[in-house]
Amino acid sequence: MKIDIVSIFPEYLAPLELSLIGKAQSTGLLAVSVYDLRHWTSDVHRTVDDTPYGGGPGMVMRPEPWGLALDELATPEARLVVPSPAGTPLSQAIAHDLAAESHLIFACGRYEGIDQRVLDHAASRMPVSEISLGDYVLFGGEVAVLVIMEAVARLLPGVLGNADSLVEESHESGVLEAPMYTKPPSWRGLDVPEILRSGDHGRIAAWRREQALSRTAARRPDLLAGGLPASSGGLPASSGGLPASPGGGQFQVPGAGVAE
Ligand code: JAH
Repeated sequence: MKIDIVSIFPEYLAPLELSLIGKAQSTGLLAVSVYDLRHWTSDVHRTVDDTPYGGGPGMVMRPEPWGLALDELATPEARLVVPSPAGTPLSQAIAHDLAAESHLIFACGRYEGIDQRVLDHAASRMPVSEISLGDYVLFGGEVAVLVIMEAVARLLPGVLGNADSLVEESHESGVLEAPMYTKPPSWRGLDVPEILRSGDHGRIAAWRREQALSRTAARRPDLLAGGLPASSGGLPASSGGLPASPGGGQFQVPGAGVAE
């Protein structure tokens, strides 16, 4: 998979050299190139931003450098990914979708964002996906690209050692994962649940399914709202797990309160 990333802070992408993403690059599964947007400027100050039409605070990224960058980087296979708080929320399904592509170009915006015409023009030549990490605003798209790359790269065949660990985790099944434990069996007065040490694989699997459903009901009732896929091996949302009680979970979740 070929990845091009365009940013005015290319050093922000240095972590892509590390860990399993770095290894995927050295083994040829992934080819990542990072470009400085200012390479496609021609004025003496290498300007990438200007004031917004219509007024308002902040600056907007000028279209010309982005146009030249995409002219140079686009291939017939390319898909453009633009991190944006106005994008589609990133999900495991979208990560799978991106992992099936052969060439991704990431455009990292800064300031108040990129001139809309860059995305509109690019969309006439290639698929364009605006992707959000959640309902908050960052200084720019660089860290979002690191997150998206991590979610995508681990799905590429050959990047992870154990293919089973891919399907048995939170969000692949559509529900949160059961809690995990390792040795020692007792630590600071806290014991590993006896059933996990019983060797009874049927009862262990049933316990994990029940834990997965009760945790999901308590912490992420939104994941159960549409009913469970048959593959999660579970009961329908209405009969499985705990009710989504207000304050019942560790975190406050929108929609977890009492219905009005
Ligand atoms: C902020 C350009 N939802 C995550 C996310 C992604 C991108 C940005 N903010 C949040 C962003 C300013 C300029 C992109």
